[in-house]
Amino acid sequence: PRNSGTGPPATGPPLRDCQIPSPLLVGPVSVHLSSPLSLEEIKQRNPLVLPGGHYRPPDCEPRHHTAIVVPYRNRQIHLRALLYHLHPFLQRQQIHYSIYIVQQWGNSTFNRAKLLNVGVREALRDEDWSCIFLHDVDLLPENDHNTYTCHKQFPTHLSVAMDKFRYRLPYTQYFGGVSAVTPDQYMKMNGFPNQYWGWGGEDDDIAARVRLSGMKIMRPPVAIGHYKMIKHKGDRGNEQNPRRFDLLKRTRLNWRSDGLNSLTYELLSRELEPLYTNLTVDIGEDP
Ligand code: BGN
Repeated sequence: PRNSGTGPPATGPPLRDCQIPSPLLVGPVSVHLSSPLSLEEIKQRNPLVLPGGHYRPPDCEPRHHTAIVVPYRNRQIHLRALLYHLHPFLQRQQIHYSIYIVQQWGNSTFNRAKLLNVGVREALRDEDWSCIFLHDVDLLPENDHNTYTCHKQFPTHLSVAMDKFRYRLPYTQYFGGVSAVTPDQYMKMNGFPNQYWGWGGEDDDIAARVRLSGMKIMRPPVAIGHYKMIKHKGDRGNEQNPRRFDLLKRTRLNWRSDGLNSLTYELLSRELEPLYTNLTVDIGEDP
């Protein structure tokens, strides 16, 4: 059957291309954060999602192929809220997609950007994704006109209006939360830094890489780039990184040598869960 594989369909007449914009879009949606459903209940509400969190629109040929990469450790409640909202959101956009949860193994300090590098590399082993989303687990999009697709030329920053920042950018170069790159853009900027252990600065480093590699940041209008952040206290294992200021001063010297081309890790498992692909990875620890 057409929607069970990841490659080209073997039989059946060709489908017409999905319409742009998708006729299924509803615009602003209200996002409820409290007590998300169980994973089984979410699966039941999303019967067309295949193992690994994979989906392809059943009755039109998708124009977009997007991998959603989510760095993760120990945030079950957030993960359930994200899956609950994101699956229907992406299906309304008629995108071919998969969701990858990249879980840092062990108790050493969290490293968001390195987990993103791992996610990009592992996602591209599965499929020729045309677009890769870098998605925080605690951010829920509030308007499905904010399409999870890439700009051909330049990286995109999607979470331009978060409730936490009173629905506007905290500062012009902000690139945190939810952003997107094509594989080509990712290579061009040598991926993301591997050296930011703990909270802060890695997103600013990524934004600097965009500029240093001759690109710029694209953004949706503030009116549709609305996100709700699930409130939480500071994470144990993700304390503010005191070295972030020094690291950021050296991005210009380091970006060509630290990144995709210096990435090392050990993939401990890769499981096709009903709603996501679970990558558990040993990325080492803060030296
Ligand atoms: C910035 C952080 C970002 C974070 C935003 C929003 C730094 C680097 C020192 C200048 N940057 O200040 O990582 O996403 O706040 O919370 O700490």
